[in-house]
Amino acid sequence: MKTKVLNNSHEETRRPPNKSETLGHCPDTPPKLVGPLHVEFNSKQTLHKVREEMGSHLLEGGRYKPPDCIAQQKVAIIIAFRNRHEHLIHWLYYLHPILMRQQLDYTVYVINQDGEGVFNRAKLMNAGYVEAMKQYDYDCFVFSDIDLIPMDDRNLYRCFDNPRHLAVAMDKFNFHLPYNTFFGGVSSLSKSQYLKINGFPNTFWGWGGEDDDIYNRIIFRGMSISRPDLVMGKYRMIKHKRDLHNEANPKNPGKLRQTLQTMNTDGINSLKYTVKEIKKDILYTFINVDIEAPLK
Ligand code: UD2
Ligand code: MN
Repeated sequence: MKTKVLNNSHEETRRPPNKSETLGHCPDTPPKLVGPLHVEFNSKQTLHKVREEMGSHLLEGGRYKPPDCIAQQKVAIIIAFRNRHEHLIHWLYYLHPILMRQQLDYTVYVINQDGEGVFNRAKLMNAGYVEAMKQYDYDCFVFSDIDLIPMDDRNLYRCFDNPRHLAVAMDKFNFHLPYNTFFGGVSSLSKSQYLKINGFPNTFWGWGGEDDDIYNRIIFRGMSISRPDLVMGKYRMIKHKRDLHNEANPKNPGKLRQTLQTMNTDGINSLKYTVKEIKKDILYTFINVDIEAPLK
């Protein structure tokens, strides 16, 4: 800080300091966390009610900045989506308050797959990464299913020294990891971790395998997986059936033997899609993308 010679004839020397000069950095451990949370999906929420309840804390596009400190990380939350509106309402209802208590500078991106083609979760996540980076200088990306709600707000939606797997203890797997190398559900990668693995694969059409390919990429680039413990890492998944146009793809498991080769040419460096629409709701940014999906 420089010392200024006081001169009453210059108004600007007496202006109050602006916000960014006075705000300190947010602490490592957010002070308002409450720990275990009650999560259930019986209540009849509507998007309208959720907007009324939390809209006033948010900026257009589902964006938030802590009012009283400078967030440690700028986080884009990326959700691969199609035709799960009821799940989206639950997700927004539960996650916004948690993410606010975690004092993140964050935006929620719902990346909608346009059309009726075969679903592709990982390719949608890649498109979400690129679109988010066009809007703000994010340093961390949290990739989430729409149907997963954390049951403990100490499970921080930010990035760590290694790529992080957050959804370690889901109710549907009896609150345990289904297998050691599991990387599905919710994960976070810093910008540099994501770029180091060339992003996610674009070629896993339909259900299954893309999360294991991402796991392989991380290990092949010499990183390891960071995880919360089984208490903080509890999740509820909203019960659902397999969606139309997202059948298990029998070709996907075999592709996992090729990750070491394919990861160099299949990823963020080969991504092709077109944006059809961007809509900013107060609760989220909705981006409709055509990812050139095959019909079968
Ligand atoms: C598991 C993994 C998931 C992914 C998937 C295999 C869990 C909880 N999650 O999810 O991360 O690896 O297997 O591909 O184990 N979606 C839509 N509309 C659709 C289809 C999918 O929005 O029509 C999105 C949505 O965000 C959903 C996600 O894709 O949560 C994963 O699909 P899922 O929930 O049908 O698959 P699931 O629960 O077996
Ligand atoms: Mn699911």
